[in-house]
Amino acid sequence: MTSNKKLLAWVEEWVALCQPASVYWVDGSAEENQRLMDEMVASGMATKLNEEKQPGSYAFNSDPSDVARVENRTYICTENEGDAGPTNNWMAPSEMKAILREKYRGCMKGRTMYVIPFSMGPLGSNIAKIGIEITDSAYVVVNMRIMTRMGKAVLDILGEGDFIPCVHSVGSPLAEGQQDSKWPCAPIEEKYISHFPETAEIWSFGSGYGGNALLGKKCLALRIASYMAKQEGWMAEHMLIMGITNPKGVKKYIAAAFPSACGKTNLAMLIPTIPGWKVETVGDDIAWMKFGADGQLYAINPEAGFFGVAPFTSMATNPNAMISTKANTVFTNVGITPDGDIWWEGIGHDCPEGTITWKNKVYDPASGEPVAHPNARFSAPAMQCPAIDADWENPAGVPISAFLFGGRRPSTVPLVYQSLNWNHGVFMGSVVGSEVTAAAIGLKAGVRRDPFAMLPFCGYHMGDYFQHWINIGKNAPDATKLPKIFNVNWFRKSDSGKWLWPGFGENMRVLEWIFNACDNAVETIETPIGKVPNKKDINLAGIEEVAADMDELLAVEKSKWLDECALIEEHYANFGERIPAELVAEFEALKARLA
Ligand code: GTP
Ligand code: SPV
Ligand code: MN
Repeated sequence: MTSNKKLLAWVEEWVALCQPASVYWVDGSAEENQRLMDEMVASGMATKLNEEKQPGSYAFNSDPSDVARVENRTYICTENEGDAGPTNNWMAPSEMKAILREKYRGCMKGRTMYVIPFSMGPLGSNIAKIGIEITDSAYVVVNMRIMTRMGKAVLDILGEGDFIPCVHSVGSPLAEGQQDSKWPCAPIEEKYISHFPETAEIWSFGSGYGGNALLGKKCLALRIASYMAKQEGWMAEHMLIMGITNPKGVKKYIAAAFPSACGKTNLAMLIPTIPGWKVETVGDDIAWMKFGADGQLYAINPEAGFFGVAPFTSMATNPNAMISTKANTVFTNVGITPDGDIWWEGIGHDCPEGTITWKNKVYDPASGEPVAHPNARFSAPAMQCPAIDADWENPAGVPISAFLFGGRRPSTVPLVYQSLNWNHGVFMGSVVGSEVTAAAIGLKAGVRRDPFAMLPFCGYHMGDYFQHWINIGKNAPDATKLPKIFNVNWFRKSDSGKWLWPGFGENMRVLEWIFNACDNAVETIETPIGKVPNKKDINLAGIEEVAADMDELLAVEKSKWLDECALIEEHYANFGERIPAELVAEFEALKARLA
């Protein structure tokens, strides 16, 4: 399939080490996909869903130990420990490679090694990056087919060119005649999700789930790409990209960084509840951005699919996601009803009797155990989204007018506020906090700092990453064209623990204010933390009952923000000397405004 010497030699080297029973070059065809699905159904790993309800769709249940990203087993391996920074696990590249070579030795015995050529970004685009993933998981192959552009066409474009080598094994070799488990993986302490940003390599071992195994996504498009972006002066961010058109037909694109399971997919696919507005989806998780010749920042979505949180996705909360998953979709860790349909908590109707849970048990309401795992996911082709933007595959990207930051904050943080300027906006991004979610294993409950929603995804020192954001503003070809920066919080709660803001489609009311604020077409009220709306400018037509909560939703309480400053102090202390002077100045200015 290829005559690329580096590629052939690299595959040969890994075949010798991993000792698979066979090697298979993935071509990306529909026939191949069907064959792999059929094989996985036959082996018991996959369930074919009801062809009428979910055509071409399959469900998988993972091992109970392998249900999400594993941050404590994720490593950034730079020559100098200091360059990985305080927010990453570190090991020297040579040490990590020595450990992993022993783990990889014979790790694919009894299995097929699949070679997956893939492109992050539209095929042949000069922004796109080509990776080759070798894996012993057919589940990874069928998911990579949805989430990336993959197969023979990528090899044709690669030619004799360079690629990012990505090694993956579930770390569970099969002895002669041994019966395979339904979801092979290695125990948690043997998992390693390792990155070598300085040589642009990824070595992942022991997990078959999501970001641990689909190496184009978090490993390449965020951790490796963020390092490249720093070197080359562009941006790789954990951001959705959406187009918003107002009733006059004016369109703007915005990008938003929220931590994992904090609402990117939902916002990207929002259906406006106020008349005349339109939202279109470019991406729901990752944005790569560069300045164009016109001085504007342009974004592409490097992915080709959505790997979205299933629970609480419904026709009421996110119809476009539900429709996107109506065919050709892979579901992981959801419930399967007796008639071969899917079910999860919050899907919008009661769980049918006899539904099989993600743990392969018959659903028992008395057990108190959920049907779907809280981090159950769907993998759906982006082009199936009814609101996919006409320019979602434009290699030149879409022009970005605003950045949004946000997280799950039950108190303190208002519904929306705007930064005073670029550096202040960077400060806002650097102190993003959120209650933790089920998207990663083993995190302590409560609010944690997740700067720019990149805490688990930054491939280098977080202080240097902050500086990169400052420099983007400083070196912008035209400062007047920089995106405006906002913070949003859909998750503020009342004292009795109820959401104060209805969220989902109603978030359009906040986007309307942001859209107008981008044109300086709306009044803003300066507070110590930034500019908040005049509450009369948030359109509540049709949800008048929310009016009673607006003061609380927009409140900036001094005592809460003084507490917040103490937490920011602790957070910033982690970065020592590498915190940019500009951010220290912003923090001092905030404290002065609060005093
Ligand atoms: P990753 O794929 O992990 O990066 O997550 P994401 O940021 O795309 O999160 P997603 O949109 O999948 O949302 C995660 C959870 O938050 C889902 O259960 C949603 O139902 C819930 N959620 C999303 N938007 C809102 C909102 O506006 N209000 C409330 N209350 N919940 C929301
Ligand atoms: C996230 O955790 O932010 C995800 C899911 O988007 S995963 O691909 O598993 O990282
Ligand atoms: Mn994500």
